[in-house]
Formats: sequence, structure tokens, C-alpha cells
Amino acid sequence: PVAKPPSDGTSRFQGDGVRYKAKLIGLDYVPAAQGDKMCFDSMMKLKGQEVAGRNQGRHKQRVWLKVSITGVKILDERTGVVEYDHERGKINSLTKDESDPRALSYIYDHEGTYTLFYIKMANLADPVLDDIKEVCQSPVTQEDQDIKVNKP
Ligand code: I3P
Repeated sequence: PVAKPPSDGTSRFQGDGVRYKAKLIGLDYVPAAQGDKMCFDSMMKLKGQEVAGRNQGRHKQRVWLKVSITGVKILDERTGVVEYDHERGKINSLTKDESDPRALSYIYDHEGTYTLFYIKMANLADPVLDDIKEVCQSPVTQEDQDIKVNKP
């Protein structure tokens, strides 16, 4: 069930939203927005690349994950630059990594091209999965509608 916002209309997802420390394991171009096996295979492939990278002394990029009413943003931890701005309506296949309690993935639909983002949280992934689910499921408000209409 979607949590009701407080009666003053504010929620912790307003404005900048909620920020989590994470690392980007990797991203992968996939053929569709959905498919359990496709997501699993993609995550395994990226995990393999992560291990190969580590064996060569490479580190995953450190990022901030920001979950807000507009969706999910991924920022470089050091520079604070927003590298990805994912609209909540285009986030698909949010997946818990059954092999790693700190990892999650989702597929972003950008004009019919699909990219799987595989992310490792500094802490447990469960609360983050819940937050992303809540934001993606929350009904579109009049304010959101206005924003959409006013977009060039
Ligand atoms: C590190 C260790 C960390 C890992 C880090 C590795 O290896 O596996 O758990 O961070 O990844 O380098 P080592 O123990 O040999 O130092 P995560 O748990 O966040 O994956 P990174 O180098 O990609 O940050």
C-alpha cells in the first residue's frame, strides 16, 4: 500500500528527497523494459565485469542516489554532478538482488531504449527499494500534471 502523505501535504520525497550513499556497479543496454530472466542475466553479466575490474584494481564509481517525487537521480559523490535523472514514470522492473542484500537494479525507458542500472547501496537495499516503489506508485498529482504540461 502507498503510504499517505502527512496532512500538511508534505512528504520526505518533496524537494531534494531522500539521499543514499551507493556505488554504481554498472549499466547495461537491454532489449525490453521487463523480464525477470533478462534482468537476472544482465545483473550477472555486470557482476562479472565488476569482479574483472576489481582484479585489475578498478573501483566502482561512488554516487549519491536521490529518491524524490520526480523519480531517482544519480549524482557523482565527489563532484555532486547529476549524471542520471530518471523520471519515476519511466522506471521499470525494480529488482531486489537475491544474491546481495545491498544491491538493486531497475530498467530506465528512454524513448524506447532500455538501460538496466545496477546499484550497490552502502547499506541494505530494502528501504531504498521501498522508497523507489513508493515514489513510482504514488498517484500523479495536479502539480505533476502542470509540470508535464508546462514542459517544452
Ligand atoms: C573491496 C571490498 C568492498 C568493495 C570494494 C572492493 O575490496 O570488496 O566490499 O565495496 O569495491 O574494492 P577489498 O576488500 O579487496 O578492499 P562494496 O562492498 O561497496 O562493493 P570498490 O573498490 O568497487 O569500491
